[in-house]
Amino acid sequence: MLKLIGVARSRNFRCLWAAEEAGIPYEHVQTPFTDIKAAPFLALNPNGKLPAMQDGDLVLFESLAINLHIASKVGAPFNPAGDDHARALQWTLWAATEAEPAMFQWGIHAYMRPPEQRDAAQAAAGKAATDDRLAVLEGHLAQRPYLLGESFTIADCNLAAIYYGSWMNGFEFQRFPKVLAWLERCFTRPAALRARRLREDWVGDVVAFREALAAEGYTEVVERSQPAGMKLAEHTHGWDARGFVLAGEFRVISQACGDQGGGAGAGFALPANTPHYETTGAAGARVLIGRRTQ
Ligand SMILES: N[C@@H](CCC(=O)N[C@@H](CS)C(=O)NCC(=O)O)C(=O)O
Repeated sequence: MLKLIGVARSRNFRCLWAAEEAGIPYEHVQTPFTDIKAAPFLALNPNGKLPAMQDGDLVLFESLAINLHIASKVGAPFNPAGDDHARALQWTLWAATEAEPAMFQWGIHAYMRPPEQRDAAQAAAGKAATDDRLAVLEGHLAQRPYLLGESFTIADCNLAAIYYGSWMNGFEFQRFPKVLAWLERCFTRPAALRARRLREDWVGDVVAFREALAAEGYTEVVERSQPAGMKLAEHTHGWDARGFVLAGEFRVISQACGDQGGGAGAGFALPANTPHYETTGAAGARVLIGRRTQ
């Protein structure tokens, strides 16, 4: 059976997601970071980096190459043929050579390193470089819901996966609404939620929270990172909205009523008329927001 080697809190997440989308049997070998410079793992990936893959006699490194191999096991639409296959390779190489280096430069200086080791100028340069790429993507997605048209394919999996960490950690995608909507479509697919559950303790609740919001008429539901001090109104634009905290410290301040007390962790319900609420916890929060659309 195909083995995907590495903890889910690494680029192996991409491969777990691809395997879930393909619907193929696989084994998740949860090799931790502490083992990747030792001989047994180096025999699989001499770079000493996660992930690695083993499929019979075939051993691969490079997460996006592993994903192309996973896709090759199934047919269209996930693994398109002909010209669309060439387009999937184009977007995969664009993901690796254009999207990821720019986004990584932002990520490493925005949330990955400890605060005292971050360089604001590097983060700004990474954001500017990423915005250039997102402008290209915004134009492409203006006419189609997915990169190759009407269907989710390996191209979407490979490119969206690059943006997963930044989507989770507060990158400002709002200037690129088509990209943001596409990311949300990708990351809330059942297969993506199954893969996310392997690395996010709380993600199992997302499904139930989404259903609860929809049942109350809050049918347009989005997930957002909310840095400390940011008002929920910046996500909801004054719509009738309510939500749930998914993760993080969350303290709620109402301009009308003052300090309303705090809540932390998955399941803390944000009342209706959330525009008055803001986070004050230093780490910010991850929230699920439902907006009434009728
Ligand atoms: N281009 C490689 C990058 C692999 C990579 O950098 N993996 C990280 C984890 S996501 C790692 O193992 N870093 C440990 C190290 O560099 O020592 C891929 O996509 O597979």
